[in-house]
Amino acid sequence: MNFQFQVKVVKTDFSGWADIMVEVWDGSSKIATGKTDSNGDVYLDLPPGGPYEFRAGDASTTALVGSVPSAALVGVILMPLTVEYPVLDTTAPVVTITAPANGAYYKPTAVPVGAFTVVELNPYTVVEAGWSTDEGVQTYAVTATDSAGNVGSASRSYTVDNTPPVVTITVPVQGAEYTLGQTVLAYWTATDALSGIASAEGTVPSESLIDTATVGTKTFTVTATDNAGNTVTETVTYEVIYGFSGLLPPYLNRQTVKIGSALPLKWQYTDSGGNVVNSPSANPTISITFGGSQILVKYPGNSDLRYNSDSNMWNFNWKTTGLQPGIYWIWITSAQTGQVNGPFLIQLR
Ligand SMILES: [Ca+2]
Ligand SMILES: [Ca+2]
Repeated sequence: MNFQFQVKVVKTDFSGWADIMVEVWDGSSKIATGKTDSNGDVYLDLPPGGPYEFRAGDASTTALVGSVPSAALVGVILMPLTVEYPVLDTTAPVVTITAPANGAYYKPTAVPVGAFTVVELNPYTVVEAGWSTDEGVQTYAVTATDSAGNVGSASRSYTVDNTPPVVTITVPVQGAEYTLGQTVLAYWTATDALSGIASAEGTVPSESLIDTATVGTKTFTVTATDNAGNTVTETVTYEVIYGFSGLLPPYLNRQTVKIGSALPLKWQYTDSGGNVVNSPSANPTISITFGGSQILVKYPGNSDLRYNSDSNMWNFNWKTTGLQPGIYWIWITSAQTGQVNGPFLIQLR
């Protein structure tokens, strides 16, 4: 009468149960073969006899895992076996890179350390390559090789950018003088070769009107940031000055004046359209040269130099008493804007 033999396979590796065969040997004869069920059990009907040896393994190779003497073979026998043998592994490790981010832009100091996960049941080794903080496109690759030689890999490319954008301000021109109220359109560009422009902001957008509404020194700034976070700010300054349409009558260019007479020098400041504007803040000084030497300087506040707020006119009454005959050059300088208007020529005789 046969007896039932249950082999309980306790696996110590990652193999699938269905692949484990249990063989029963009586000396040099294999008398039974069974395969594990989904619980890892093998049930065998064996004839009386023995002692038996139990071998376990996959279909191609088995190893001795236990034996029972003849005396034990009575009734239902439960025999736990520990099965340990190499199993064919055809599954490659699954590598997932978690940093750096694919397609990201980084400053060199911001490149995250390479990070990854590997899903693999077998022991495995890992090789990392390509991680770099050098400028340019970098490709970080991770390769995992399991103990059966299966290779899994992943890679990510990112861009290292340590170069700020290039901002070019074409208008306003550095140091340029524009006339009060003049229509001037800004023109500027911001470019970035490595990671591209993330934001660019000017005092006004390119092709928009710059500020010429008041006289004085103006600052025009453009700040640009690239996609890696590099920032640059470029600044130009320009001057907004008064329009000036010359000395007004009774002055005539190169007119001849008799020494000893007084000559009124009158002028108004204007905008770019020639419209007279308020200019009490212009703070002009008047200087007159003769033969290259300065002979006269009059500052605002001097009683000879007055501003009429009704006509918006400046007036200097030049007294020529005691001067030598010849050609005199007249210059008018605004302390407010720095602009110098002149020379206006007078001949004394
Ligand atoms: Ca594997
Ligand atoms: Ca850049």
